[in-house]
Amino acid sequence: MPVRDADMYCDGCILSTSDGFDEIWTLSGRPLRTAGNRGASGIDGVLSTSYWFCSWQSATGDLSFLHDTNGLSLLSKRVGRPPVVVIVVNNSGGGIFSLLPIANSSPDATFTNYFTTPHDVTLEQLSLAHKINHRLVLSKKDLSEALQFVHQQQADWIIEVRSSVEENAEYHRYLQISSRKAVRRALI
Ligand SMILES: Cc1ncc(C[n+]2csc(CCOP(=O)(O)OP(=O)(O)O)c2C)c(N)n1
Ligand SMILES: [Mg+2]
Repeated sequence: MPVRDADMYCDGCILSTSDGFDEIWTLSGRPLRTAGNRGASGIDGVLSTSYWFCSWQSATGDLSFLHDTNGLSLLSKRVGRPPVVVIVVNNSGGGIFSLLPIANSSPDATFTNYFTTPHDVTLEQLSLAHKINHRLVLSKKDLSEALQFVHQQQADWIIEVRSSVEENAEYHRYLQISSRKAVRRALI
């Protein structure tokens, strides 16, 4: 979902470049070089394939991250490459399915077991198992401080952003209602 949110809600316009990257021109007028990435056939390999693009930082969901846990073992093998910062938005499952119509038409337990597929993997322990630094953040302010900190470190970092499937679905509903209202106001 992080890449879809950037695509849909970032506060600027997106221009494609010839080398496969996108430039997001933010309202402040600063271009951000970005790339959206998928694995071999979906969420598989997202982490490993992101290293190719990543000269600064990447963002991914927790299930996509966990699906490619072996990708963590590749990090230390990247001799002579710049350090990688991976932001994992951890809502303990696949939050994207809560935005689909199926979320309203299947029993809660069925939806949770077969779509959200929650997990209780501790990302901190997983990172430490691969000797990768880990930092948990709980707010936007924490995230901003954490990014400033890790980019001074010259080391690989996993930044885990704690999130929730329900709060995320609620916030998307709010964004959609607000967008509809703004469009209606603009058209009248
Ligand atoms: C190999 C593969 N298996 C299953 C899927 C179906 N799928 C699409 S999104 C998704 C969940 C993604 O969850 P997460 O990475 O945590 O992101 P979130 O939706 O929570 O932001 C799954 C299982 C897929 N795309 N590819
Ligand atoms: Mg998730």
